[in-house]
Amino acid sequence: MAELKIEREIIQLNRKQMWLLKNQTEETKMNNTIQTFLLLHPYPPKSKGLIFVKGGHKQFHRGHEGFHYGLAVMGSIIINSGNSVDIVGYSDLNQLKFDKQFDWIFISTFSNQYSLICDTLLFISKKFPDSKVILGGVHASFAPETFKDFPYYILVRGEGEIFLKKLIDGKDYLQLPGVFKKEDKIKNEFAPIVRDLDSLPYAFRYMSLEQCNHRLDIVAQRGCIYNCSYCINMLYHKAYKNYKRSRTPENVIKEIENLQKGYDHLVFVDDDFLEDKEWSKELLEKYSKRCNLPFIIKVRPKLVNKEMLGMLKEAGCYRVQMGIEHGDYETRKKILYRDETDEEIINAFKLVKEFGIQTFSYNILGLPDDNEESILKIIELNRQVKPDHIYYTIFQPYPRTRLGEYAIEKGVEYPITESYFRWNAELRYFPELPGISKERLRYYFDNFESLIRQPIKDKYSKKHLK
Ligand code: B12
Ligand code: SF4
Repeated sequence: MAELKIEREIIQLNRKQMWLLKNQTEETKMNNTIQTFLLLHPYPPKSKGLIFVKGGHKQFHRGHEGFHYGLAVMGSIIINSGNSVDIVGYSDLNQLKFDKQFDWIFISTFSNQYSLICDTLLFISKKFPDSKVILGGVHASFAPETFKDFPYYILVRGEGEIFLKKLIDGKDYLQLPGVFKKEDKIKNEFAPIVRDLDSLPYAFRYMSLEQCNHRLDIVAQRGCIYNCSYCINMLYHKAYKNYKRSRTPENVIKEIENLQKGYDHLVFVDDDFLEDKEWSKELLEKYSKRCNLPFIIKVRPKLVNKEMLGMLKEAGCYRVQMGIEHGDYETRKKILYRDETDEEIINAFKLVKEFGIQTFSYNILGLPDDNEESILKIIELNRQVKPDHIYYTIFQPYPRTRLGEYAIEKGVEYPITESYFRWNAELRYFPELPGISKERLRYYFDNFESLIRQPIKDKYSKKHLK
């Protein structure tokens, strides 16, 4: 009974928020007052993990919020329009303590944060009953139906900047492209993407140097031309034509030049830094002359070559992060839609090392068809390339991706859970796969790095195959 009462109360509050949303246009026009925005990005709680760093395991904390570039650009748009904004990353609702109310609350969504986002919506209904709430980001864009228990909220599918500008201008929000609202059966087309990325303001640096560990995150390009079956880019390609876009190298360098003081390293979080060779060359030439932060890039192994590595080294690149993802070529090609051969991967890691740059491998364990043998192949390929850093996660299928659908076809259950991000944490979900039990998968996950690093004579000892 008590629960039912609370639910009714929440529904009333949600209705109030919708009423406010519907009347926002007229209200703003009439009052012409400053609007206050709260942009939220939930992230999973911090957890202790282990990473192998040159010759030994090192304790570290995972789950730092990361700088949210998308919200930060929207933050700049809000500030430039004369309105006010707070951007907050949180993993616990108790962190959302404010002594003021907001006109607008935007929540950015990743799939792994689904449960925290649902809790947030209930929390906001009570704490910020007068705010108008909008959900956006990757999960809201591609799996809006998962918010069916919150029919009063609106979602925005696609990029946020053009939608936001129109909202600030006082346009009728329900008519805007991007809007998805179950209760009113509104399913507008995806919000348009910004074609000229240089036309956007630089991201609002809302985190202190300490909060971001003196790490400067830069998004120089958006999207990726490839179509790996587990990645969000394949969905963006379906939603938009020519989704991949780049800022001009000059625009990127100017941003870094003005910001670099106080940071100790930089990460180009772009999906594939070397994909457009001419663009990368121009950027690296300018970076060498005008920027001084050591930096990290991510790239497909097949795009690595001597010419680019020479330029990267010269510009200050100290780590190249590359996806191995799986140890079996046929699985990479047919299941992951990645066509690099073992040889190409091995050569890429070798070449990067020859230039005195650290290597880093990305790996996925627990694909629907995985078994002991296939997992040992991932370990074997990593043993051959000896990455300086190893990153590995249990596969989690994202809604609508090809591999997500394949997992459903195979009848393998992988719930969306915030525990996804918790390395070695009890809450991490291990699926029961047809080819390998939960316990064995957990064993390989827990021992992944040491199996890669152990001396060759112990390889595949009975202990590991038990
Ligand atoms: C940089 C990055 C990170 C950084 C920073 C994350 C952050 N806070 O943004 C770090 C390293 C911390 C990170 C961590 C993880 N990441 Co990550 N990351 C990325 C990456 C490469 C780029 C993100 C980016 O800056 N894009 C450019 C900006 C402009 O776009 P945007 O952030 O999406 O925001 C725009 C729109 O989405 C929209 N929008 C966003 N929020 C809102 C809200 C409202 C209300 C509106 C209207 C619009 C809107 O408008 C923005 C401006 O256009 C993406 C890949 C990608 N192509 O996006 C993966 C990606 C987002 N990451 C992903 C994953 C899986 C993770 C991890 C779970 C990985 C792991 N296993 O450890 C963790 C989870 C972290 C967490 N907080 O929960 C997945 C998410 C898939 C999904 N369905 O959720 C992606 C899509 C990559 C993939 N595999 O497909 N990541
Ligand atoms: S190369 Fe990387 S970013 Fe590009 S589609 Fe594949 S996994 Fe996604």
